[in-house]
Amino acid sequence: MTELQKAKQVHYFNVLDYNDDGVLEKQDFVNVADRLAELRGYEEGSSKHTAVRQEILRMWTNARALSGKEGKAQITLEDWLAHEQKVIDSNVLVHSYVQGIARAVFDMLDADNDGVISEDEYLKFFESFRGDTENGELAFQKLDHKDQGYLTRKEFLEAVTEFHLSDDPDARGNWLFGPYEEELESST
Ligand SMILES: [Ca+2]
Ligand SMILES: [Ca+2]
Repeated sequence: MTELQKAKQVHYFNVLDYNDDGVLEKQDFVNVADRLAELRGYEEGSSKHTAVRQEILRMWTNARALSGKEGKAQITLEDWLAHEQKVIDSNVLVHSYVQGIARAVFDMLDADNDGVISEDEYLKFFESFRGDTENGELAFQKLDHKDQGYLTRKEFLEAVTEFHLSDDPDARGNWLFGPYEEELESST
């Protein structure tokens, strides 16, 4: 894994660690799901709220399965990076895992089901991970390189693949979860 790839993964881990205690646990994902439901105005206990929670918890299940921590209550940064190394090393995983998850995440982001992710849909998702609006807008600008105001499914899948695999500092997919350069500086 290169320094750039590692910086993106450290950033991603920190984004997912909702309560900032240095480990990923089920509660981090529950908190993200509840925040997303709240931002979208879904009522507590409604079917839409339950669906969002199930989708976000799938990310938790997948992360544990692939880092060999099935049944464990916590994932450390070390586990996370070992899991990502497997993804980078394996073309099979890239297709089944990255693309599989990306499709599910796309459907979750596309709240109004019109087949594209609008800036508003992206920002609500970004903010559910405690991201601030300014960084979210910057990230969306990078991802929406044709300046259309939305992301197609194809563009989103490409961005997710770049986020995981690319070692190009200019790859737009690097921005999927916002600015990541801080981790790059601190890791060198
Ligand atoms: Ca945590
Ligand atoms: Ca949409």
